Amino acid sequence: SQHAQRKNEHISLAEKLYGISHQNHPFDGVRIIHQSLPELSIQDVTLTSALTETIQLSAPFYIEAMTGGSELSLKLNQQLARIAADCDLAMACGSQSVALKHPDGIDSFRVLRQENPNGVLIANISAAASPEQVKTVVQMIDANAVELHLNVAQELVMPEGERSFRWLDNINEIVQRTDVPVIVKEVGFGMSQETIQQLINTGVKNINVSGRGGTNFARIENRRNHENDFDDLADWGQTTPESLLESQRFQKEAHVIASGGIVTPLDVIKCGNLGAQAVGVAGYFLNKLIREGDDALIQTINNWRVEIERVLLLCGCRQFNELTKVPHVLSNELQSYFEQRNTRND
Ligand code: FMN
Repeated sequence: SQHAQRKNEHISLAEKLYGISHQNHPFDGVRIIHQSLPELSIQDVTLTSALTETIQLSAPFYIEAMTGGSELSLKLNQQLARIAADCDLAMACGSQSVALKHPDGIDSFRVLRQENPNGVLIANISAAASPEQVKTVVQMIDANAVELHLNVAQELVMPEGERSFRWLDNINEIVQRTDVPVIVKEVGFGMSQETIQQLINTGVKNINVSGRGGTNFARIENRRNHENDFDDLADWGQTTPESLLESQRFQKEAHVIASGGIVTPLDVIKCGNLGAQAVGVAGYFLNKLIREGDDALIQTINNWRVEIERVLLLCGCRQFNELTKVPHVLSNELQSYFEQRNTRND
């Protein structure tokens, strides 16, 4: 189908454009202050984190939403699901709307549960989906939680994309009628404090700010079709550190999750330092898998676990959610952003 074709193009373009899509790494603007006396040993440190109030993870990072719906994504999802099971990582799937329209796409999602019967799986669908559709996609993979994606910027760059976006009432309805935790997420353009406030007012408890700095759907969609040139939107949106600063006033009211441009274990640590409870990784893991294979991705994930545990120790933290107490210094640019946006909790 045309839909499956688009999904395949997303995968190949995400792979092709990866790493050249951003000039500087937004996390360089956050420096954690080193302390020489953590007064802890490694046995004191645990990697556990909380994806939502009720879902515990054995690591603070997980595989973020990417694929499903095509032959290629069936194969990728199978590989990713095996890796998630092997490494005990949570995993979100790509948008399941394709499987609602074309039932032959269902297998590419069901494979996630087949390969990983006991893991944490997160369903994914547009915030425009009906509560019934949300129920269907949760059941499709026996999901532990569901992500509703906000992808206005992406839709507008697509010639065949949506042009009407009145989602808040629908999100409220979904939150009330869904019996697994609902996470509302961006797709790489970040979130502002105004958006986060709107979501909280709507009853949303879990927010994934998914910022700019990694996979860039303005660029990906641009490459798919040349009749409209939106290349100047490549820098649109807030980076992940900016989005986390935007979220700081709300971190007691909502469970904040980060994603977007995470490429090192230290990035995961910095997300925790800025208040994220868990961290999703999409493009970097996808590229590792496509370019270097399953074993390389498994090795990477295992290395990340080891490094994150040791850096938690280095930071004097027994667990991920203690990272917010660790002092940091922001780059002039990020500090200026912070002040201009007046995101202080006062
Ligand atoms: N996010 C969604 O919520 N639903 C999707 O269907 C979806 N498809 C994606 C497909 C690909 C190939 C990639 C690379 C990302 C996709 N995303 C989707 C966005 C990611 O979940 C994530 O928000 C974004 O890529 C930023 O993270 P990254 O920089 O680690 O890639």
